[in-house]
Amino acid sequence: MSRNTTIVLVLALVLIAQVEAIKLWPLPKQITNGTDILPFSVCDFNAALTQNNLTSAMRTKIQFYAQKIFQTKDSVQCNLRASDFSFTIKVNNTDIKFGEFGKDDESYTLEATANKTISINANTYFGFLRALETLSQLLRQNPDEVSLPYLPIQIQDSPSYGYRGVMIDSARNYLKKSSILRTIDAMMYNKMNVLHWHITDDESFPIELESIPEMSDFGSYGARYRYSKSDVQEIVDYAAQSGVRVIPEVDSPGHVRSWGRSAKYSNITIACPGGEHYNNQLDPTLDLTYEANDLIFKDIQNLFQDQYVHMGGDEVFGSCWDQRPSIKQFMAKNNISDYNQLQVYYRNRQKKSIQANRTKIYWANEVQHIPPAPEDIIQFWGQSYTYNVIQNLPNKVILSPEDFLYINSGINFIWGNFFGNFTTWLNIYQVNISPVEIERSRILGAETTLWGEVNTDSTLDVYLWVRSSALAERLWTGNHSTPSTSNINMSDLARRLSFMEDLMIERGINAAPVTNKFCKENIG
Ligand code: CP6
Repeated sequence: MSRNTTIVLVLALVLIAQVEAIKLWPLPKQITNGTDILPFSVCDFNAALTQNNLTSAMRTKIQFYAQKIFQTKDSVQCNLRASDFSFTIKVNNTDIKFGEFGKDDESYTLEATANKTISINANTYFGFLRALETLSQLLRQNPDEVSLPYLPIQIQDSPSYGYRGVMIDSARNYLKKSSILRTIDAMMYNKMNVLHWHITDDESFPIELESIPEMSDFGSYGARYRYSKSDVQEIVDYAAQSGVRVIPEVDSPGHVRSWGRSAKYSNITIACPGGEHYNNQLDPTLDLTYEANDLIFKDIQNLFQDQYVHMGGDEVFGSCWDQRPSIKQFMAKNNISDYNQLQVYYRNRQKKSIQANRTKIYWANEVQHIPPAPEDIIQFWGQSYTYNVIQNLPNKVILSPEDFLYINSGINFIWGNFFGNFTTWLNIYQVNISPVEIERSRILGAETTLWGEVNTDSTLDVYLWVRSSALAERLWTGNHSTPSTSNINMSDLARRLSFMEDLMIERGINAAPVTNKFCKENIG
């Protein structure tokens, strides 16, 4: 090879390396950038700490990212070596306070120049967090050495949907506190903002409640499998500082076998026919049922200050209530015509256990028969082709269509069967988040649901990620149409999602692979 040819080849390679498109996940709304690169050290990153007047939560998160990006806990060395970067952070309101779904301002701008300036501007703490994540991803574009690339760069960004959720289930299998905290980290990396915690179910009641200790004393899998008050507080506080709100769910009147394990409350649950399924239902005619609700939600609402509370309400069967003749007598006496009306009766009486300033969320497939109040939020969990059942309702909607967003689907072994087809990250990326049946203004967002029948601490990360990342980008960018493989840039998508996979792995999330290494190295 001649010397000239070598020079041309090297130049071409440098050019190719420089023009490679930026890898960010989820993709920001607007990016303009150049091609300059500056070396960037942990001390340059720490300029953010020395040059700004920050709250302790903001400092904690900057230090958290410093550790994740630079893989070092050593910030002391930076006292000796000042940075010549100007790193400005301006946040109008640094309070950590969640409002109504969709009303929190998570917008931010991030600018960096080749003159060694970085600036982050946000209206809220949440916008600051989103900016920090974007910056951390930029700094990771070349994993071998940390640099600040694509200068000058200007990013303007905000989410399209206010509800970008993940559901975990701690009842079928207990999930350790550390697993839940790790999930919150991963959600922050993906700019997701709602952790829906399906705490209890038929199989166990793993949360300690001072007002009604019988529930976890008898309903949990054992003393090691319970969340204490301080565990819950730690999870909720850590989540808030990570821009994630925690919505608790104590499911009823179905899925309540674990409520009836103590002698005192043994009569409030009824075993459903086909007992091998272990599903039980509350007896809605007993005062003790409502006493239990009162005590449970008194503590739940103390532990979880969020204005939203998930009431469950899925899979309620008349055949279950049929087991008890006293229920039929009660219905006759109170003019309750059928079991749908009995469920309405239960909901109306149960609502008295919920503070007036809270908004209730219900699983809603049975809405045709059990209409929720207009102010209730419904979480749709049926097949996506049955959206017509929630058409023309006033309620706001969270989408979790079973055929797309049940990420346990195809893996889940319940009742002697595997359910559904395995949902891939591409299936999830193709979910229709704006179905014609539901006006855009009613759609708050969507949620991947990880039912726990076949999920433990060992599989949690693999099942959640990278597939929830696919939903995170759709909800962030707000691309309304269902992308088909012909109108999405598959190589860019796979390349950026692989980047996100690597990033999560490096940060301690045991994410599942997008594809094989050979393919990753040969795309884009
Ligand atoms: N548990 C509870 C579940 C499911 C639901 N509720 C479920 C139903 C069907 C499939 C997967 C999960 N395991 N409490 C329905 C919302 Cl395919």
